[in-house]
Amino acid sequence: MTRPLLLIGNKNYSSWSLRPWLLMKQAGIDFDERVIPLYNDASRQEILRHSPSGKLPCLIDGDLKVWDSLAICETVAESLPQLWPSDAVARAHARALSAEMHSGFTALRTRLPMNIRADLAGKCIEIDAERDIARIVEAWTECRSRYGAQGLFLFGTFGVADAMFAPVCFRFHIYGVPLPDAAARYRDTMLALPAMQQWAADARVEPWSLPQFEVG
Ligand SMILES: N[C@@H](CCC(=O)N[C@@H](CS)C(=O)NCC(=O)O)C(=O)O
Repeated sequence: MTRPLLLIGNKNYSSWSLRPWLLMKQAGIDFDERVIPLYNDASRQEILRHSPSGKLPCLIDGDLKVWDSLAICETVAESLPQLWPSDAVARAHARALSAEMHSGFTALRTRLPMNIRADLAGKCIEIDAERDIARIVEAWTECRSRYGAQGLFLFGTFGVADAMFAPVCFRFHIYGVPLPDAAARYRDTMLALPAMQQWAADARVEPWSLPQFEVG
């Protein structure tokens, strides 16, 4: 039996890749990973050999192939349903929030790209990104107030919604975004996960540097 293979982009920059990687680590899945360095001469052809969209991450498991972060998380959760809340109302909430993260927050993505090696605390944050940050703080605060009694994560125990927001936790740290207490505690809980620390340690020793993500 071959193990599932998760193809990912550079750990320093690839926020989309972090999401399913973290979910699979947290779920205790035994998988192989392979980094395909993004945005160099060979990478597009190499990614297209596996992922029809030309994007990473991409999960390959026997005949199964999934080339989108949220779709990978959904696929993983099919055999591990505890990665979504068991209560139907909470589950709908977690799905809506995960989808909002997947399709929204364009200003945050553009203005505050993930760059784990950087320390950009004090950088001026543009108003459109501030709006995204305010919405995330509101969403996290609501989750912590509704589900905080059930555990430390957005819906109690770690799940897909947490994996979807993991890159935001790195971004808030890198850019020194001030947060109210409940949101700061949640960010710190996420950053302290051994898998998050492993991802960051791997990112720091990667040899590639991509100027387009090096905002100053
Ligand atoms: N919606 C996709 C987005 C994936 C994505 O944009 N991946 C970037 C890396 S973070 C990529 O593969 N870029 C390579 C390219 O555009 O050539 C997902 O959720 O997986």
